[in-house]
Amino acid sequence: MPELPFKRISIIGLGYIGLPTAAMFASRKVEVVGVDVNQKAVDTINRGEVHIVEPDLDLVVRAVMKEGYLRATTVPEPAEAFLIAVPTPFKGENHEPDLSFIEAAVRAIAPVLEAGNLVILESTSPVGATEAMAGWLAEARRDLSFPQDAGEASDIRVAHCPERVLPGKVMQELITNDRVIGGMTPACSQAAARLYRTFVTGDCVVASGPRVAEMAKLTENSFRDVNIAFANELSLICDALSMDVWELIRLANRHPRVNVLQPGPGVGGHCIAVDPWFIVSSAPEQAQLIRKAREVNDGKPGWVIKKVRAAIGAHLMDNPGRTAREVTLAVYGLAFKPDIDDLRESPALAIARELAANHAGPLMVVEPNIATLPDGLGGAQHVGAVEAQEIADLHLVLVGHSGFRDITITGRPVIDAVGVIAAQTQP
Ligand code: SAJ
Repeated sequence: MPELPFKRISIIGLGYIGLPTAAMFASRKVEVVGVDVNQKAVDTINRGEVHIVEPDLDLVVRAVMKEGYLRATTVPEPAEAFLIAVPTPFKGENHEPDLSFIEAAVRAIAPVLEAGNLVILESTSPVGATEAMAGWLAEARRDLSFPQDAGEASDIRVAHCPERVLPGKVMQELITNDRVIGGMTPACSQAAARLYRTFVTGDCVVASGPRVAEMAKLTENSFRDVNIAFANELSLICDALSMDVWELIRLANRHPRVNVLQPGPGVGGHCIAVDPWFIVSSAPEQAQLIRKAREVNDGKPGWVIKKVRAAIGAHLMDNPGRTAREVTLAVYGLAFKPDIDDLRESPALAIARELAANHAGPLMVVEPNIATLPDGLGGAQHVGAVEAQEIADLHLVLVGHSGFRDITITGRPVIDAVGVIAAQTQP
């Protein structure tokens, strides 16, 4: 007998993943109820607007709101499937995962659960989180059966299907990326795969269970973190050996099986700088390289700041009689990566704040992707690249925004953490 299509689904958490996912289901003419604790975000969405920046998201949200397929609320309602897309940060010095948002979301939907429902955890989570989630649900609804006790015959189906989309390309990657589906039983996986096939054209790959699906997502981001750490370590080595790291990487990448990533001022965003710690906290003895990679990447902003201090010192030596108060610094880029306006966990922003706090002279900030400077930058001036190029004594390039490719600075020191200036001299 063919399974009936999902008529109404609910997405819990309307942030960078939840809202695009809700919009995507709604665009396939499925009724979607989005739930968020943030009343302001709920109101914004209900007006057909968006509270986050992601290419094309506003267009889709406006269209599905107009057609009546999406609505947002702060109070969960019954649905056939629930997708949990809430943050999973870490807490404390040991970077222990904080599952409190997942627990709160689960406790909020528990009262409206009905037999036959599917609950999917999409949030990037440490190994064991999906089972913990199923445990909280079972605790709250003793009248229903769950896969950990009832197996294939459970009333409620539970799966982990980690989100894997790249900020900036979310609307495209949601459709085309393969999905890893980690159901607690084969029936749970089948139900989840059926749900995602509503809009996913990539493969829905069924894992042997939720734990390996959780680990797969953590592995993807740790793989990238370790590879970026390799590039960042090379940048330190090249500096010590007075060598151009960009030329070095370009040459090494001519090997058919080598693809070194790009060094930068550190790793930002709240995925790659967080997720590897979930592996470290699960297996601290074994996860040596993964921990070291985090430390190398986290150490990079401090190293860039030291370089700036040394450059200011050298500039003062070359210009006797001048003081640091008279040295104008220009910082190019605040976002956590190129061509976005997202400042979350941005190493560039952290560096700019440190300079704003401790450099005695004027600070100019060039960030074409934002309208106003964020807090914590003291009296820094938000200027265009041309003005900064003309006026500043020392130039610090922190983000490879495409507009920065035209920067030309002659006769004044440049610290280029992302290879923008090097790119101009490439053969
Ligand atoms: N970075 C470098 N050098 C590089 C590449 C990146 O320094 O060669 C830096 C970036 O500047 C940025 C940070 O790393 O500060 C992370 O940027 P990113 O583009 O690598 O990744 P995110 O955080 O935007 O998205 C990642 C993606 N994961 C992978 O590519 C394995 C995305 O697919 C995930 O869905 C997302 O994390 C997530 O939500 O987990």
